[in-house]
Amino acid sequence: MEWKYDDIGDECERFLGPYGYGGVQVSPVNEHAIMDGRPWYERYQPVSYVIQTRSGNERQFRRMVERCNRMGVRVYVDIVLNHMTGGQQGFGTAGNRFNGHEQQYPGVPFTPEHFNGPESCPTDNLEIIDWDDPVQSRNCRLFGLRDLKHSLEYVRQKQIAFLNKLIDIGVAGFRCDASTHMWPEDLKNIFSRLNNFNVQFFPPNSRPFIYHEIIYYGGSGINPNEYISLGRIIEFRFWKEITNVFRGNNQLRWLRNFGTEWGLIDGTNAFIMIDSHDLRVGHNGQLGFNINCFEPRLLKAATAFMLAWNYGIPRILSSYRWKQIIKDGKDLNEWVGPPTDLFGNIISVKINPDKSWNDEYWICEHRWRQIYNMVRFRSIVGDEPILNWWDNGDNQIAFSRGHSGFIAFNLQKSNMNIIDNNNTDNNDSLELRQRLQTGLPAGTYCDIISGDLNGNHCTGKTIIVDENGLADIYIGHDESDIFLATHLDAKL
Ligand code: LAG
Ligand code: CA
Repeated sequence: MEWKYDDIGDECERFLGPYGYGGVQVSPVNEHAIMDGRPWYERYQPVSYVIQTRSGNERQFRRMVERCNRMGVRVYVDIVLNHMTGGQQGFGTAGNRFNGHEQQYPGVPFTPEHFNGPESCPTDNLEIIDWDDPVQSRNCRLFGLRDLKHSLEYVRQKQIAFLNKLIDIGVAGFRCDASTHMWPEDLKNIFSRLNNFNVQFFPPNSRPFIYHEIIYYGGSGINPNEYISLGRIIEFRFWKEITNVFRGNNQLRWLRNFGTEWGLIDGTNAFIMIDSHDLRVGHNGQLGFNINCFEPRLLKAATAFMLAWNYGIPRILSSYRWKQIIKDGKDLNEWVGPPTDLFGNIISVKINPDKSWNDEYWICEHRWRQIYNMVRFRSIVGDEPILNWWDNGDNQIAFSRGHSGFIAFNLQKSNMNIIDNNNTDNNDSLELRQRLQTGLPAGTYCDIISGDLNGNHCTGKTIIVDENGLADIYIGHDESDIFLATHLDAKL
């Protein structure tokens, strides 16, 4: 989130590639409104399709894409097609003027006839009021943002040209913002007219990977199924259910059949996360319920489950620091943008020789050991099935991924700062001490959560697996992490 392209290029070479990350999603790349105080969400108010933001210009973007592709790290761009800015006027990040009130965007150009108005949006103030009504939801304004009319060939052509430019530069796909608010047939038209990939970086006839933001928590709203033929769906029920479990509101043992049996879409259509640029500040979720970097133990545990379970394509948020001020359940600083110098330039990520970084500015969740080691776990276990499920009937679980990886959790409510007023289970201070089937070949393995495997030296706990795949698993009630994990490549 909000990194500069030069820094992302560096990170692809020095970390994301070597540590096995498959891709990186970048914040919206096209010109957007410059807003007072420079909130992060100004990037969701497009002014034109010129590639220029505080993350860098087109030349820097191109260079980043080339560097990341060379490392096998694909680039995914967050695209905002639904709308332009709110009703204000001003300048964009590439110097183009705009007037939202008059719906004038000369940098494209878009003029009033390119927007939905009273002829297509039935509400008096042109705002979405009934979010479950498909017509309002698609043709009216989302938070006052000027809503583009995608049925027009002119609008489609402008957006197709932008997306094809990104494809020709070498990006691998898109996160499609606010898909709920665009008609599936319009999106289908736009995406069907995109170029095949740049053969400099991809096999012939490759097509972009697209994942849609459809905020659906069940009920009568716009159903994600309408968009399944258009790419992956960001499954919002995933983070919600997992968070609910890790907050102690639902026992871990129920996760045994987590997925479609819980009402989620099929994993092969799903794109998943625990935290996001929105959720971290309480947008589209509920502050205090969703898990962000201010609760690192919880974030690591929930993320580890996401990465260990065979469901969907996972994404991790890598965010910046901001001063959270919670008042009446809201974060007064929810708007705060990325760290900047006195001139408003985004501050670079600086990596020190000991691999620490300027964490007064950048959180770098992707560099947390528990997270990057679970990313490797996921690539090693591949499509292997969940096997050897074990639970203690409560909040201790373990399972293997085929014969390639093993993970165990011991969620102690007291450890997670969960206040349990009606403490009926006396599980609270329990350690996990069990002889369990790991599914792994015999040998000594490094727990990649309490430590790293450096060459043949394990800095964490070791797990000794016998000829039958059994091992003594121990997770105390006061350890820094509530889980342990290992896999074939962590064998000593
Ligand atoms: C998304 N989901 O559909 C993004 O994930 C979300 O981050 C985007 O909203 C939204 N689409 C529109 O692209 C973000 C902020 C909003 C912000 C909006 C436009 O979450 O809070 O709205 O970007 O910058 C802001 C103000 C509103 C105001 C609006 C128009 O917060 O109060 O009405 O701007 O001026
Ligand atoms: Ca719309």
